[in-house]
Amino acid sequence: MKKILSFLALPLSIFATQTAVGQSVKTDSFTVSGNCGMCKKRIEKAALIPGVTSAIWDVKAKTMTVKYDSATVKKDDVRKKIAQSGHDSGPFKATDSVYQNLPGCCRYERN
Ligand SMILES: [Cu+2]
Repeated sequence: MKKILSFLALPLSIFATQTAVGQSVKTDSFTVSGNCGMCKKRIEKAALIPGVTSAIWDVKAKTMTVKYDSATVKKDDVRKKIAQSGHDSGPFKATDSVYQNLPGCCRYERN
């Protein structure tokens, strides 16, 4: 009897874990300033903080799409990280010194 119970409990616990994760996974898109393929690498690397499972920046559209676990990380945390890497994202701005340290081709126009 004991064996049968543990046999039943295992698949159930796996199912419960998957459901919990599935509910907190969010996808969001937002604008990130940048120019080129080097920017893309830098921006996507900066966005991949713990809790972020996917980060793809579209060079032409200047749009970042992230998938993340909303239980561990917030969208604004990701945007702040990207800004720290030198790329403005809406209200989150890179500091002037970080921006000035970007390679010439990466210094996008700021408004
Ligand atoms: Cu660049």
